[in-house]
Amino acid sequence: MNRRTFFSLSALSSAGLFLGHQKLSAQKVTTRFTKGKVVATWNVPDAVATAYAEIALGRSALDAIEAGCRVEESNVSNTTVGKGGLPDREGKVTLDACIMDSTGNAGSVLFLEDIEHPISVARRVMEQTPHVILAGAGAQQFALSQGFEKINLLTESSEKAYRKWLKSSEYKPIINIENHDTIGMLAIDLEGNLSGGCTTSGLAYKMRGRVGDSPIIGSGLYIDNEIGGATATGLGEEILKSVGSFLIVELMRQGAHPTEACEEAVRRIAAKSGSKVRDFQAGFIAIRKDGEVGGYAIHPGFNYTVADSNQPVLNTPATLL
Ligand code: SD4
Repeated sequence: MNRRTFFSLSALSSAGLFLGHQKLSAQKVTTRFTKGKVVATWNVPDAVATAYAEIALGRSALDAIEAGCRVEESNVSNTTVGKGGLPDREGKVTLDACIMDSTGNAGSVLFLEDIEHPISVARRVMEQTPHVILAGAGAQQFALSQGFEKINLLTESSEKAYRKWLKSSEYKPIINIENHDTIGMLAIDLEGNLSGGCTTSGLAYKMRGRVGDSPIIGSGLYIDNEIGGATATGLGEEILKSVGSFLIVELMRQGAHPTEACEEAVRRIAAKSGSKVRDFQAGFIAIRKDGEVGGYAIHPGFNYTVADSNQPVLNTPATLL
């Protein structure tokens, strides 16, 4: 199917979304990929290699996602995730994360403070509570009750960057440069099952209490074990409004290649944001049930890491601008 045919079909089938489940389920991707694969936003070879190693050992995609995301949460040189993440405008590091498994279960934490591994807390929310989302003080209380320890997430260098920022106190996220390395990770295990996770400290110098797309199921991450998964990075405010990850999975359900589906999600964001699109980044990656992966972003500078062996490979996707 060429691109033009796909998009005109896509318009038709978007209308079909409202016509009932039958039409859509007729186009499920049925081929299972059982060699195992991991894909993650940005240049994160250690995180992806760690996740792939779990899969190679026969562990579940869910275990792989948790292990892979934890690597970046502990990486203090990544200023967008976990420990070392840049703080909000009051100097506090606040973390968001979510996780989704092959059965469609999900867990999420928002505005979590002083806990190094929000992805693991999100998994506990999914597995140990009747809820999907815990936020703020309640999320922290739950984490402590589960044996997580309180630590100071603000490193010397992120505190120094914050003090420098305070001099101007100007809030202006810069495309790709300031504060982009949020980890969105998708994995298929040797059984052919999919899981995903997304973890971030959000945008540097955000307002206190601000939450972006990353921990919101459907926006920052979505998994449908029959179809595939998608995850996002970039300006959360714009990604939230288009529920991009869910959209991508639905487009793949209708026959779109992962790259085409990511492109359409980016185009929808761009169409809504007018000339503002020049000033912010949004990028998506997707994996299909048969192991096919793709990505697309508004601006150059976005990349993603893929592994289906113990040698992760960096990919640079096409962009809108
Ligand atoms: C957010 N989407 O909180 C995140 C930021 C991000 O790489 O992706 N940074 O809006």
